Amino acid sequence: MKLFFDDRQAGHAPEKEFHNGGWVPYAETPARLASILEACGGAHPVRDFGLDPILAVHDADYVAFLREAYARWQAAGREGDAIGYTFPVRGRRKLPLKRIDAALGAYAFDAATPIAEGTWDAAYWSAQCALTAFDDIAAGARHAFALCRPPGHHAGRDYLGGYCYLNNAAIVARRADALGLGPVAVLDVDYHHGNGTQDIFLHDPNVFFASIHADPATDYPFYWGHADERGEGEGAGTTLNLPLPQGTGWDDYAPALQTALDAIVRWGAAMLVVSFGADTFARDPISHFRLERDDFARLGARIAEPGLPTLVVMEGGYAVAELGSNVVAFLHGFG
Ligand code: Q9C
Ligand code: ZN
Repeated sequence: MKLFFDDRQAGHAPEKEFHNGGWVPYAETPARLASILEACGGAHPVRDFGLDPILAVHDADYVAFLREAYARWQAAGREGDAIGYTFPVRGRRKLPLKRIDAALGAYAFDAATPIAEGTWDAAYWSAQCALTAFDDIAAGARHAFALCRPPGHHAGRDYLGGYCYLNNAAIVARRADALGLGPVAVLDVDYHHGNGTQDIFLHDPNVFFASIHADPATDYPFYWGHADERGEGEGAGTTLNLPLPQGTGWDDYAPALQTALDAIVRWGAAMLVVSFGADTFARDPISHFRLERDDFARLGARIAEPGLPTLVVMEGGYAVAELGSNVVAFLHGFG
């Protein structure tokens, strides 16, 4: 499977995140890329598809905020990475607020996702990486792997969070649908629920979203991913959430995966976008499932079974030393 990646994705390196009441080193590091690239060998270059495919998913005011946030933070005299501290729980009206601090809260749902100097460029090229991989499939390839970083599945149309700024999987799913390659299904197998992707397609009957993740009763992002979230309005029935308890290993993971794949096939998907997180690994430092390296090969093989054109987009995975071999196992299993 061809792997796509651009060096500019490495220029995003926040120092720390707020976690369980204190500052801890940022888990989503550029070293993750090095681990995967080393294990996979080389990468194919990324091309620039511009802002339009991004603006087909994200609001223009949110994109403008992302581009300008770090400069506004510096202009306000701040040091280090930009991060919010006030969040609009009572509603998310677009208010004419002037402070960068207000914008950082209004466009975020957590304090784990700072904006550093290189964040916009890295997020932009991460999205272009997904778009380039998609273009390979649009040109006839059966599958492609976008080594996206920063990841995307927690980002909504106008919010960041969970180390995510632009929703790479949603951007390619929307483009595939617009170019007539659909019906498109997104299968999210990151440890955490893909709340941003779910929100983006919640009302959309043309994109099916299925996610297998840690039960939000115990795990981030808490407020999304519960089994009773099934899509709304015209999109009723096109969202499928399969939360699993902490400690889940392959034996209990596999039936949920089969449920998701059966639903995707039954719905009539013609193309698959996989949000692939390797943070389901047994020794992931921030997660609590028990998949081993060989299970990632099984995961890849199962996902390949329906035979759909498949674009794999990288999401999480924080056991840096083992990340590359886990990704390779998944890709080899896929075939
Ligand atoms: N105190 C991805 O895997 N940190 N994002 C949770 C809360 C955020 C993970 C800690 C985890 C986000 C793409
Ligand atoms: Zn994750």
